[in-house]
Amino acid sequence: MTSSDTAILYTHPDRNLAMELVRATEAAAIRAVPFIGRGDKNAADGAAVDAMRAFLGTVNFDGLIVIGEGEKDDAPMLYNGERVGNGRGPACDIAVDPIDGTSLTAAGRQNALSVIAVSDRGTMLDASSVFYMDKLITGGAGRGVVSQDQPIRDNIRELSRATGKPVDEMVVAVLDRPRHAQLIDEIRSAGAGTRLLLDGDVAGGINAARHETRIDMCVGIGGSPEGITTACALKAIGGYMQGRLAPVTASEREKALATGLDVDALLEIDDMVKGDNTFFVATGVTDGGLVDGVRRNGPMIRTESIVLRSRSGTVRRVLADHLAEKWL
Ligand code: VTB
Repeated sequence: MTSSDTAILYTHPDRNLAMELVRATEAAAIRAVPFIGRGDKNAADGAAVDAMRAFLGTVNFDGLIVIGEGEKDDAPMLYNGERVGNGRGPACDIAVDPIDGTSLTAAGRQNALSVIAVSDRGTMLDASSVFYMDKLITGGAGRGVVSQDQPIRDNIRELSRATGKPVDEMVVAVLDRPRHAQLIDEIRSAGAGTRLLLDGDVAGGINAARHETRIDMCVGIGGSPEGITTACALKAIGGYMQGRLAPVTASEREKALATGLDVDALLEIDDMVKGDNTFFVATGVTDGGLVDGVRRNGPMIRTESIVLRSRSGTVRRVLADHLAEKWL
């Protein structure tokens, strides 16, 4: 093989990468299990972070964490800028969320996931200086139809028109936060129903873009890391998304501007992650609408994951049984 062949091979994450990465989300989910419903979200997160990092170290890729557990000073592991993988494969950007829904996990509630998203090196937006993003997510039918520049009432009406689903059957997912009180009122007065999320708007966003769910749209302000991660997933399932960074304070805004981020721009999926070579993997920690959580079947531990690959436009569900004694 010539060096240019090698270059081509390694320019893009290869197709096996996602199946390797799923081991890391499986490990994180399994390690979080002893902490489900035990009230300590930091302990749950710590266990998941350790497990994910250990598995990532064995994977054939050269990963640069663009979205991680935070800045190096606060996060000893999986921090933004950390290199992960064994360095011997495709050069990638990576977003990790060892548990999306640490509070859900600690409380023993549904919808906690372990998540990794990957794209070619240099293609993932580093929005780490702004914590929140205002999001609008639909299936592909929303493209050219919905926009954050128009009121939610219009978005609901137009999406209803585009999909042929009556407004009064439409369901809009929103994080259940005081900041969304008015948005929730507007959705209901437009004639649609809400699905209020306690946490976990990655799963909420993906479910809005999938056909086989009740959710038609996911809106509102959630984490910006979760926004970018969701964008990676939507590329594989043809979903539509817009986002606008939502700095809370003037100093956060200043900091973002200083890093070159346009905080007022309406971001399309391609602004959040460029190119058509993204992977998204998620394993259920607790049961949810996207995947089931970890469960014990006698001597085995069962995990359910989804593996999304944008280049091929595939969604795979991976059920794995792991011999429990190996994990003790
Ligand atoms: C959401 C949710 C996450 O952060 O993005 C949320 O998906 C936004 O922040 O699971 P607030 O909780 O401050 O509203 C999480 O809850 C935690 O990362």
